Amino acid sequence: MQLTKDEFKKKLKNKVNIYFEEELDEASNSELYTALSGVVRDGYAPQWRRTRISEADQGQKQVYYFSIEFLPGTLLKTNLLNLGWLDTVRAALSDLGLDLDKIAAAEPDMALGNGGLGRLAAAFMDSLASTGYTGNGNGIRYKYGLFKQKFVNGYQKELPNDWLKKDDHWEVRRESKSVLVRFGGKVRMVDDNGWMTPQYEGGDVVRAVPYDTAIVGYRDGVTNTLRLWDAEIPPEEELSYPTISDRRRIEDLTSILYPDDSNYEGRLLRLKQEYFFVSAGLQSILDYYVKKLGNKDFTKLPDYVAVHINDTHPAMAIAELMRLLVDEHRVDWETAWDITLKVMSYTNHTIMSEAMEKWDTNMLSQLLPRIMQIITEIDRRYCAYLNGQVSNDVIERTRIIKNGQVQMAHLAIIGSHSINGVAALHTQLLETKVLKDFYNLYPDRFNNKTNGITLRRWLQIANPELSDLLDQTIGKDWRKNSDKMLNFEKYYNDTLVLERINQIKLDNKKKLAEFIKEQMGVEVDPNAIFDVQVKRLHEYKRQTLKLLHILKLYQDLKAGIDHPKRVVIFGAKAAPSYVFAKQVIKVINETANMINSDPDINGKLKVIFLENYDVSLAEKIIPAADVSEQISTTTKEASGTSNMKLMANGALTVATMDGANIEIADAVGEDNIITFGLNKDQVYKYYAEHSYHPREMYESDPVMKKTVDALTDGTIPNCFSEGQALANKFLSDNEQFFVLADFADYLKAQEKVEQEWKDKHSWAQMSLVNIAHSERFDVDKTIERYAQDIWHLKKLKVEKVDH
Ligand code: H2P
Repeated sequence: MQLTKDEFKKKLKNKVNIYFEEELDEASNSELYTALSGVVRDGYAPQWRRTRISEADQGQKQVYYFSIEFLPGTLLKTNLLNLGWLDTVRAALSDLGLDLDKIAAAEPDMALGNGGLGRLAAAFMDSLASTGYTGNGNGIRYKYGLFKQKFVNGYQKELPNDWLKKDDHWEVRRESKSVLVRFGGKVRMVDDNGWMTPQYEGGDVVRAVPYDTAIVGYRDGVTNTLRLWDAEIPPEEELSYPTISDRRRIEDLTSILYPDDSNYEGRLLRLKQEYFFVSAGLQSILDYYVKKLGNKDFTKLPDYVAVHINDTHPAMAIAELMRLLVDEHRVDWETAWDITLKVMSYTNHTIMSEAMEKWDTNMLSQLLPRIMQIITEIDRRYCAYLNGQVSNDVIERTRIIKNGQVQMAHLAIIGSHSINGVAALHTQLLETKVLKDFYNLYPDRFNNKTNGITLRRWLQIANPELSDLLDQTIGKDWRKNSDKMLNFEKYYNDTLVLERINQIKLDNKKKLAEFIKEQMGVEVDPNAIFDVQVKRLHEYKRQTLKLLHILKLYQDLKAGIDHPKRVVIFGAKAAPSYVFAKQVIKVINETANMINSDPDINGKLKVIFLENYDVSLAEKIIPAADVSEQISTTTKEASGTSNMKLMANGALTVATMDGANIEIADAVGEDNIITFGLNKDQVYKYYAEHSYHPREMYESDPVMKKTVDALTDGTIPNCFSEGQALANKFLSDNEQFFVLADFADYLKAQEKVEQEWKDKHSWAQMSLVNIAHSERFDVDKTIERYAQDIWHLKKLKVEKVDH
């Protein structure tokens, strides 16, 4: 039964009356949001329950996606869309003189992640439910999500993101499913009836309490669970923590996402967080297996459970599952190891060494003494097994414990049956360079799974006008079956459709222009090229290259050389301890001030750095982009996903041949993307031969020299030391990201953008091709591949329930 407008109005009115003792016309948007989310919760509650019952009845294999980050953004519209209620609710609210968008804006953004990795985890949740698989998320309920970014005098300031202040309307506290997690103290192995059993002494025992959020599948009746763990003092231990600061020591465990790990305290907290959610998650999985499914034979565990390790952060799951099986359930080591290997799989998301975690053995021994013993035993057996089969060098390079550190990537690889990269080039680099030794040892474990995006969110929710155009041209099936989007190419020569594409883009740009005016007080012309770079701030992503292009345009305009009007839009957060990235922000902000207020420029160029980039902001920017900047140093961006979102919204990509850009180029063809820059062999040659000498390039290229000099010659006010830091870096032989090597070619690529922009008809044709081919990056396709190749899942049969 579908919801009618009248039924919905009745339900909403009822909720407003009950919750707030008010009538609809008295309620604020925030109150309306609370009431509306109540209606939605009632809507999916029966199918959430039904899914859980079906899972237990059918004993279907389930995947548990372990991730230290989940970045779902807001959920109201997604839930409405997936329930099939979005249009009805929008129309009913409008009958009542209310605006869904304004009400939805009251929802805090659930920003429990840094960037692509956390967003991908959230996309996978939506997709698992939407493709009919039973998949659950397992993570941390950070009290404060990723920091809220503010700019003060052009500098990034980090404020706590208090997203739970007004309560999260979607989560359900499941106290009955709490488990205990132990830290510190000492462990002694004692013989208990012939089984060596740990005896613990001292340390802290923390209560892990799960908060479950429903993940509603797209119109298929499946509703899965995202389980996030909170740390509390166990009620029976309250006397051991008498002071506020004692309590805080425990509760702070789940306070913030990615504490500053530039110091020992930060690293220790991070390590604690990792073990905390891994242990809690695995305990609850085994409890379910034993109690709910009534299983005692753990050799069958891999038929029911797949655990996915998202980057190295949850890699301790391998040692923890061994601990639970061997110590708690008395499974012998070899059998437990066989089970663990079959259950675990691992995704690597980056080749940047900073993200391949390593933990000091001392730290691990103190915090998790039993886990350290188990890791030591895994390492010992690994070395013993390979001894004589491969050279000692290979063993030394690949073992888990080296130089007083535990290599988490090695643990993840040795203990998983599947290891995947996130785009074809990235996987190839893992196999041939970064993890080459492991690839030689376990070629069958390696596979590629190119990332994907939630087209439901990035088209249906963020760009309803474009979605309507697709409906009107190719029919509505694309909403469920993205293959159909390819039919959009049939309209390549249809002038009316091409004009509609341009008009929709212009409408989206007008909306963004209003938002920019509201937020920053800066006017931008919606007819200008909207040139967008949105992603974490990192040297390898090269916001710096964009900055140099901006400076070059500025100098041209000052010298009377004309360019089409352009608005460059950035969204990016820098990690709090990443000094250089913060200097880049300062220089961009000062450059923006200078250009935006220069009467000579007269609005021909505007630079907009929007504060606090998150999923909600992305939903505003991406549909309004003409140009998508994907300009990482080739080999460094594992995949990228903003490239896919921008393409789906019809932006033209300017790209290095890196990560998934290569696959985008392959999908749209060379006429519908602009590529530039070093190729991977040139990049590796520089590294191998130490032959990168950017100062020579700078001395011999007057345009480059003049542009780089703008950073240091006082052109840009208020950022002398930061400008100097950037210039010094660019000119150093040790600059790893080859900004100047790609500079000239990048300028050419941007000239091409200007050329293309002149012809609105062919620009719309390129847009159309990009939109049509974004089907290739539909996350549902990615999830089908994970489900088939790695997790071996079957689709759940759930009866649809009436709402
Ligand atoms: C990372 C990689 C991206 C990749 C994403 C998801 C770590 O995200 O760098 O290339 O697309 O994981 O696999 P990000 O840089 O956005 O934090």
